Amino acid sequence: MRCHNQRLVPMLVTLSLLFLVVMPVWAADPEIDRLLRSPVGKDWVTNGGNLTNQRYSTLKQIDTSNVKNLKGAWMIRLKGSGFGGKYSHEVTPLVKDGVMYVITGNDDAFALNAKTGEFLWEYWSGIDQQISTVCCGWVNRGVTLGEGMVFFGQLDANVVALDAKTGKVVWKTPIEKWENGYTITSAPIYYDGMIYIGISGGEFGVRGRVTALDAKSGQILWRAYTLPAPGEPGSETWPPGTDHSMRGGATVWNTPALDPELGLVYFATGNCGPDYDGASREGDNLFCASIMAVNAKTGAYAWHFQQVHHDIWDYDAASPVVLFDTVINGQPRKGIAEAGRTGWVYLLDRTNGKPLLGIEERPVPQEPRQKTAKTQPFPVGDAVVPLCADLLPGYTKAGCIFEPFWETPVLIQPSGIGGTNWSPVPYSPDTGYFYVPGTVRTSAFTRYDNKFVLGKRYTGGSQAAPIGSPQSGTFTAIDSKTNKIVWQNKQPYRTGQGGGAMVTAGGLVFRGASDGNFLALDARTGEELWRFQTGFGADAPPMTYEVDGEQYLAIATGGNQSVGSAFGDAVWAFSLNGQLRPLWPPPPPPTVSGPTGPIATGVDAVKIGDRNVEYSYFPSRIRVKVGSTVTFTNVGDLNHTATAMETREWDTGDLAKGGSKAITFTQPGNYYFICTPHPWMYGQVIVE
Ligand SMILES: [Cu+2]
Repeated sequence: MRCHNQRLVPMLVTLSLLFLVVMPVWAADPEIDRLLRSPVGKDWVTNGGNLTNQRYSTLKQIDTSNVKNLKGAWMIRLKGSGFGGKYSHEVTPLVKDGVMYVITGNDDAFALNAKTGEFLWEYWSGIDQQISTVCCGWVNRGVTLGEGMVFFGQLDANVVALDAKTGKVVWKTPIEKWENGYTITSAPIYYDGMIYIGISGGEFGVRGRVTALDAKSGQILWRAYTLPAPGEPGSETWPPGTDHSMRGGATVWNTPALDPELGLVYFATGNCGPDYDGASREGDNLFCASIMAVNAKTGAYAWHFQQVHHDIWDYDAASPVVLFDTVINGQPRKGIAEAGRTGWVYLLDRTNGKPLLGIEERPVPQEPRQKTAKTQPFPVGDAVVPLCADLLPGYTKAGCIFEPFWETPVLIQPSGIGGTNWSPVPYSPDTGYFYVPGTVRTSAFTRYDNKFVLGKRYTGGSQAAPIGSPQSGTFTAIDSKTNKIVWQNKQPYRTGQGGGAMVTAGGLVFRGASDGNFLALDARTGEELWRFQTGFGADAPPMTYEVDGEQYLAIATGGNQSVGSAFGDAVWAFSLNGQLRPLWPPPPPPTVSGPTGPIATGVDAVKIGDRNVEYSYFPSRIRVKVGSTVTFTNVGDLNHTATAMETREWDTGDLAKGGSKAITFTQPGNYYFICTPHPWMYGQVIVE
């Protein structure tokens, strides 16, 4: 039992006329547990605000009438940690008793005075800079608090507990090995003496899970696997006699939610492995792209709902689940919501996983070689992004959501990073609205053969955005009663990659934007009431807190490598008494896919990851004579390739740091290339 000199909470049960003490229940941290179960006020002690992940604060000193007076209270730089092209800055800062806790994409953690930004302690992770199994940018989405400790996961698949007062390591538990394809990017939750944390790595043929650890000791208590072992419920949705249960993906990219009354932990799962190749995995492939509930004490399966059957589009459920209570047809209902990469919000009853408003199974187009599912779930209501792609020059086919593909590229929307990606989705009990960020982007999907090798990418295809195709975003209020759009703001940049929003009792939605602006919107109408230029890509979710009677807002601004926003290492705090003015705007992220920058003539050497911009070619566009040999050299930290876009007719193969490969171009032409593991990296060779 977890009992550590905390107060005793006796549980009384009535039996006839007698009151009997049945069992003493000790809480390891009754104060944190109470905050986690309550509406968020002065302190914000876990990633999603409290156990619901609603990101709703009851603070209302800042409201629709005075938000225009907000200014910077302080801004600090995190000493260069997580600054650079390979990182994304997506942490939600936490605050308890006037101390702020933040972490960077290098898993370095800091405690700050929440009133002044002054450093209180620093933890430098020292993680291996050669970790080669990071899918989508070096990122840590946050920490959680409990029992006087700060808990988080690292990219090297360790879970770490620090002393909240000193930053000293209390324990460190490896829950997997990064060499086997496993990393941790999401924030854990703490409740009642336990830590719950997901694991990433869906592009590396891994076995998804949520791991529960004892907060005091770091000992692993249970693992809830998202891929059923042979014979377990759900295993019938995979071909028999294979080892898909060990490498089929379904990783957990997001922070779980927990309902103490129902005793259930909730989370959502990512794509199947291999991502784009369904040929070898006939069946629905449970529990990929699903919302799941497990027993909080044991990890035992409770229910699931699959958003996408037999996923071949990388339609992860990557955004955190949100718990909310509602009334439908006069009946109080316990709801759970998740905004998918499909562009829909899935609304379920969290007691049993059944749709709250209706989700219809409809027939979809078929591709027998991909073993496509006959039907897919279509929620009632509106999607937040377009669900069909336009045909573009150079392509023969464009389709809508669930359009299948084989080896010839097919244009599809939403793309696999479209809809809502990792960004959290806030919910306001005042309006009953979800505030949903969305990415509008087309991908050209192709499939190819891919052998499983431990610790190597295992995607069986690709989904690069066509050269010259537009990318943009949406920010939408969805009514939880109807799942329909109340208002929608179009965005010039992709939205929903990793940033996010929060909502307050002051009637305000706050959100960061990739062009560096931090915005306040009217929660009922979406009208913009305030904006402030932070100087760096504002791609992290904001939060709010109170110290000495004053309400503050905070947001980490340091860009997002996959959106291409300006990187940095800053944390900003704002208040009505703030004195700091905006910074100059940084370069905005691209709005069109493809290589950018000038064409270098007569250059026959391309460096990958140069100038601290990990996910880039330099120069990205070159012009050479027929018969020229171009040498590609990787000077970045991670493995990269230069691969002929879509055709793969030439390819450097995997280049480790320092690796080089020469390619000779014997025919005139315009050769676009991408990095296979990072298909948002573009380059161009013009051969004349
Ligand atoms: Cu790359």
